[in-house]
Amino acid sequence: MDYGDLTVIIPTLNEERNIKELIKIIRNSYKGIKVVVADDGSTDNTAAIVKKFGMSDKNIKLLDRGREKTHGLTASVIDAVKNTKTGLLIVIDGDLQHPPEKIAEITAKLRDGNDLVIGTREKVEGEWPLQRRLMSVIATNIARLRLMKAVKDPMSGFFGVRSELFKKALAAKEKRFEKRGYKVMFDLLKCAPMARTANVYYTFGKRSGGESKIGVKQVICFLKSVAKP
Ligand SMILES: Nc1nc2c(ncn2[C@@H]2O[C@H](COP(=O)(O)OP(=O)(O)OP(=O)(O)O)[C@@H](O)[C@H]2O)c(=O)[nH]1
Ligand SMILES: [Mg+2]
Repeated sequence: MDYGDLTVIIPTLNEERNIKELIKIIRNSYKGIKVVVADDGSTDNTAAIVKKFGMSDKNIKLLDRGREKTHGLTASVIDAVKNTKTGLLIVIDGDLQHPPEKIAEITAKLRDGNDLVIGTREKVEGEWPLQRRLMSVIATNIARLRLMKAVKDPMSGFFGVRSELFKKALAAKEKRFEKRGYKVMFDLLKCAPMARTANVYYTFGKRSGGESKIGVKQVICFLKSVAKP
């Protein structure tokens, strides 16, 4: 099967321990696929690794956001979306916690006519501390109330979408996105309430290396996004 109609967007911040393996898996599994790594000024070798891939493979690109004024996962994904030329796109974390083998199923459901396919976490590997579990349950329920929609995993960072739908949401309502935040799919759902959605279930893996960037700042960003019209 050919994946020339699909761009995979990977937001990164210091993922030198994971990005090489992730790109290799994606490139070797999906013929013709395009990969854009939206890097926010990593201080490790992430950008250099991606650039090296790009030298021998025109389908792999680095979007270097090191000098941008606004940093953030959402800002990085938005930039990459604006530059996307394929009809479909998928956003996936760069730390191997999202299984790249699910890209096939997400793509199939987009090709079936869905607008937005949500990678829905049905299990989490390893033990999340009580605090994180609680935070996740509370945030998920706040998100559902805000969206007034029974989305199973509105906080997921793994999803596929028709590029046109995302671009239209940005053209009309970019201010509704919380640029420094993490929850870009939640922001998108806010802007596109009528989107036809489907789920693809997966197990959220353990970080295979490097450090988590999640913290209080991200919680505040999410709450700001909930409060925004
Ligand atoms: N471009 C960009 N990417 C980021 C930023 N913060 C985190 N990322 C990347 O976004 C993805 C998700 O971040 P994580 O820190 O893994 O968040 P998480 O998966 O919720 O947390 P863990 O389970 O602890 O790993 C990873 O690929 C990060 O490298 C940022 O400010 N800008
Ligand atoms: Mg992670």
